[in-house]
Amino acid sequence: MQLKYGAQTTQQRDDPTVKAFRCDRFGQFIHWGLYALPAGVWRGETYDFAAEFLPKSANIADADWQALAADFTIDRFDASQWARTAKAMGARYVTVTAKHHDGFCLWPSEFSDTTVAVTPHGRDLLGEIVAAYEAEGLAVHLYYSVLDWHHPDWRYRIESADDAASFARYLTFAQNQLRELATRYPTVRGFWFDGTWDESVKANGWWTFEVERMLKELIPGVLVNSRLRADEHGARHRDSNGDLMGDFFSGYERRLPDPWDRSTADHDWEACMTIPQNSWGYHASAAVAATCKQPVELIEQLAHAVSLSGNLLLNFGPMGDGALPRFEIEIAEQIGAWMRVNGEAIHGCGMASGWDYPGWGYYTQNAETGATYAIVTRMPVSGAIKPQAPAGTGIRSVRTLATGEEVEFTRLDEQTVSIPVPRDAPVPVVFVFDVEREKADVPTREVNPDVA
Ligand code: JFZ
Repeated sequence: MQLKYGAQTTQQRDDPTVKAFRCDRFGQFIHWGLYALPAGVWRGETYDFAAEFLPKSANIADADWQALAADFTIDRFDASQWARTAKAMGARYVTVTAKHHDGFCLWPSEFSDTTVAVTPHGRDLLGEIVAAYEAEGLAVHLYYSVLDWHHPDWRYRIESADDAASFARYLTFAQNQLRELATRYPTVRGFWFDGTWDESVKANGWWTFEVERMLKELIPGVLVNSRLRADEHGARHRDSNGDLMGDFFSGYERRLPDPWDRSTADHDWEACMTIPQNSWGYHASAAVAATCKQPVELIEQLAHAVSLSGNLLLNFGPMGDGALPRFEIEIAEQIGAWMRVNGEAIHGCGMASGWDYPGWGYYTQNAETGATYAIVTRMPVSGAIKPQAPAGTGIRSVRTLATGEEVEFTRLDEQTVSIPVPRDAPVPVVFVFDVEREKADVPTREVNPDVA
């Protein structure tokens, strides 16, 4: 069907900006704002739900919440230390909350009364963050919540002419802020929209279309996530024809696609992940801390995403004083130690075509060099993995990235080998295969519709 506000292009982008984003594969998400100060605790009560939702969980009046700005003294804030931590972890870009649902802005927006300008220091924290990450060579994306608990004109749904007038003013306000962001920070590579699920936004798909158009006019090539978008029928992420809106699919949140779902490689996508079960802002509760994932589990998720040609955006929630919590620094260091050895199986890699999901881990492949990697996250009880190369090809040699040395293996048939997995290597162990095409003609396999 003909759509006025559907996907702006049905072609997958292949320009230098999107290619760089695709090669980066690993990004750092930063949720930082007033919610980092109470960190899930209000008037002596701990609310274990996500720290950034505290105004709702504890039913806090907006004026009480915005008064936190006076305590946002950021005594230990050092943007360049955040950036160095992200870089050493192996992240290649950062997505930072310019404005979250509470409306507080990390930049001195001329359109809002709740921004860094009303804190004791008055500094443009967003500008400092953008500069610090770019100085380390990381690209920057800005997170912007359309949902706004502070702005008087925000509406969840439109039930009257008054609502319609208010919400029209709200959309003008948000568009002004977005123009302001794109003008103040023209070096950013992307915008990451959130808070777009309410009826009011879905009823104004034209606005999401216009915002995408405007940002791309202000910053040629800028990336916009699918979560911004709705079409004129209220379809989100994908338009009513099924075409992806925006440049990459951003609907995987705290979950990943099935590891055998090869349809994911049809478009660019990025999953976002919390370290605890569910809090994006820093949370002081021990119960929340107890749910934190181990570095190896986060590495596994990264491998999983890359094996399906996706990116992983791993969230960090700095504390109210601006310091990264100790546990996040440690996790970043441990992921970084693995990435320094094995990062070549992540950066620049994507789905390994012709290699079926093996169960014991993930295959990734560098399309440019053709190198194929096996990232072993679940050691088989036999102590060996049995990789099967695509039909018509065979594994010629195997090395581990950890030592660079060739590994002895047994050939089971033309396509299949058995490789013992060293038990003392840092996990997950990564093998790199030298694959030889043995026959020119690859027989096409009969497709089982239950599997394909
Ligand atoms: C949203 C925010 O509410 C949250 O605070 C955080 O910023 C996160 C990145 O985004 O939360 C969501 C958004 C989408 C879904 C679930 C939670 N979803 O699509 O299932």
